[in-house]
Amino acid sequence: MDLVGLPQPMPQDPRLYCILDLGYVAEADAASVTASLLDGGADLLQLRAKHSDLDTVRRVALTLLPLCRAARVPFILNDYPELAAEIDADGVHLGQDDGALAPVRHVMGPAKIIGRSTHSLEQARAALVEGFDYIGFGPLFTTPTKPGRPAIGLHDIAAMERDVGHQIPAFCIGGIHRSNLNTVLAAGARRVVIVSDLLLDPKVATATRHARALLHA
Ligand code: TZP
Ligand code: MG
Repeated sequence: MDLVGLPQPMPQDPRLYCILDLGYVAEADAASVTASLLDGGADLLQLRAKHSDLDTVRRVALTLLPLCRAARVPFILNDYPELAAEIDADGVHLGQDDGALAPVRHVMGPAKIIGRSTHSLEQARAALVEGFDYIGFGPLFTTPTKPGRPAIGLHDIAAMERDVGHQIPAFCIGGIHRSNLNTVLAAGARRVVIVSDLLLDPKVATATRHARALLHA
């Protein structure tokens, strides 16, 4: 049976969430870099395009979606729930300022993956109670990928994993590199988002494979 093209649910034990961020990757390279992230073992793939117009976001999303489907990896769109529903993306990612879950669930339908950025233990607990399917938790460190957002450090990771991460996937994010990944894991993290460390590496697939190996060690 040919499963290519089928919507993808949240994987069983996702460890590495990768983001194709158009702040780092030119539109012309979006497909090849995404293919490298998938080849390297990304468990989820998000398109993040904070400075692009909607037509560009749609065009790039429609290019990446079939690559993710072929790799059986959920394709998540940052922002734009209506567009995510229109193109049958597997999910959408919402920040703290992107409103409540319920109306987005209504737009997307019950089977889709909806995630929330959280910046504190309190926000992480609230996202679980509200019914989000996963959270991002950070930024652990300051990062040029999200300028102006203060670091939350490592001290609440263990409590967040205990209270939230045992019930929905919780991805630590923000300034995580292969070089500090073991420190983040030692603080209690099990799942991470890594953006610039992978996208800025000249060998994206190799870098992604390395990050994945560290997460599974
Ligand atoms: N949300 C919190 S930190 C962050 C986002 C989108 C950026 C993470 O990127 P990087 O390059 O891995 O620090
Ligand atoms: Mg947003």
